[in-house]
Amino acid sequence: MSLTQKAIDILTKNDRGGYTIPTSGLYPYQWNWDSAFVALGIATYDFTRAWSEITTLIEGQWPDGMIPSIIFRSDDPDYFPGPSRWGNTLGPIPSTGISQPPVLATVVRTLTDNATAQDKARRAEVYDALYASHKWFHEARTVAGIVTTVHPWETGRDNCPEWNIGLDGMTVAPDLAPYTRMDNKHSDPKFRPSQEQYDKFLTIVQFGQSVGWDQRRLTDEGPFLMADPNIHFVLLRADKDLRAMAVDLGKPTDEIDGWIDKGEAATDYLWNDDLGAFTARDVRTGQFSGGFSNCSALCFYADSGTPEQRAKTLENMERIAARVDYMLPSWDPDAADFEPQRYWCGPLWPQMNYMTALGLSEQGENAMAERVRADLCRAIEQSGFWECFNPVTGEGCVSSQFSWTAAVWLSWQH
Ligand code: 9YW
Repeated sequence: MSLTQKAIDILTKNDRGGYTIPTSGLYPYQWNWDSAFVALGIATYDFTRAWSEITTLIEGQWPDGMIPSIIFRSDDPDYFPGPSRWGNTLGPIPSTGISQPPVLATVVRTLTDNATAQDKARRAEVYDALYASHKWFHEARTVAGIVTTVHPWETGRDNCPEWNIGLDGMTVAPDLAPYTRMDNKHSDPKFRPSQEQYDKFLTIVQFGQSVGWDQRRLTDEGPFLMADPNIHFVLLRADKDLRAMAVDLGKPTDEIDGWIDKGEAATDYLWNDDLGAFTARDVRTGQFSGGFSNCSALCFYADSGTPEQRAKTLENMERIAARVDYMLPSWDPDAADFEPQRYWCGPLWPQMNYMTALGLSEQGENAMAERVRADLCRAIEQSGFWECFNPVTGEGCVSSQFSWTAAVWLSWQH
């Protein structure tokens, strides 16, 4: 069977009727940015079904505009932390109380870019929801002009060592309710976040519940507050895509222009001059993390950063390309805590390679774009459609039969 057919079979198997789960067992719900990438893959063979991936995700949007990271349409005892642990969240469907990198507007623009009447109608159908979700980031999560994050899970890069500076600054709640992890039952603990990290992740969830999921209070008073290059660059790109759709639909652009100006100014805030790279930063202390991650090069995807910053970013990529066989590792092989098989401490992640390669090629950096694209394809050909891959050996990590890996593969075959 061809890999393309295998990819379609994985997406079909993970279909739960209108939306797709990332993989059965470990992740049995609809995840925010997973669904956006999945839509790109399904659109290569069934546009109507791809579109429902987007509309079902929007069904979970909160009245304040936030699209949550996970939508719980059931309570699966095999997953923790599920709806009961997140408590009384504020959306129309039980969900988490945090968001995820907002790739959705970019995906919608990509899928409706043929200037047909139907494309325009589809843009009109979801525009207000997308607009509200961006406004939420620019209001509920913004501190002094910087879009922040309150939880490593919100960044989509759960246990990346970038978060250690923020996590080191917090303590586990003394009254943290007891719990049993389920992730380690579905995959080898050597791939997964540590126990101390998990306790801190749940401490933030408990704080969110204690303020009734008031997002402004979670940002201002919560135990963790960092700026993430992933959310920053993904949102900046998505704001530009939202603006293009606003023009197409004859909507006003003034507020979006303000967000874009604010975003361009904030790019500099994330520039770690010692490393010559965009890295995460603790917003309360100003401290930078100490390594190049797989969102550091998303400046190309967002078409942001100065020529010097871009040149140094490419230099870092060349350095890393000489250290691993499969670009792009999620954490710097020359930094402390690099572990090539542990989740966001080293493995290559398909959706990050997708965005990085796209940005590099859009900005004319074709050789590095091709390396980032071809290395993921090689890892898939060697090992299959895993959640992520060891960047040294190309072996698959965590879960096989993974939806966004199949989707990225399909989107690249067209
Ligand atoms: C978790 C579903 C999600 C992704 C995240 C990834 C992981 C969930 O899986 O988080 O329980 O740790 O880090 O980016 O959306 O695929």
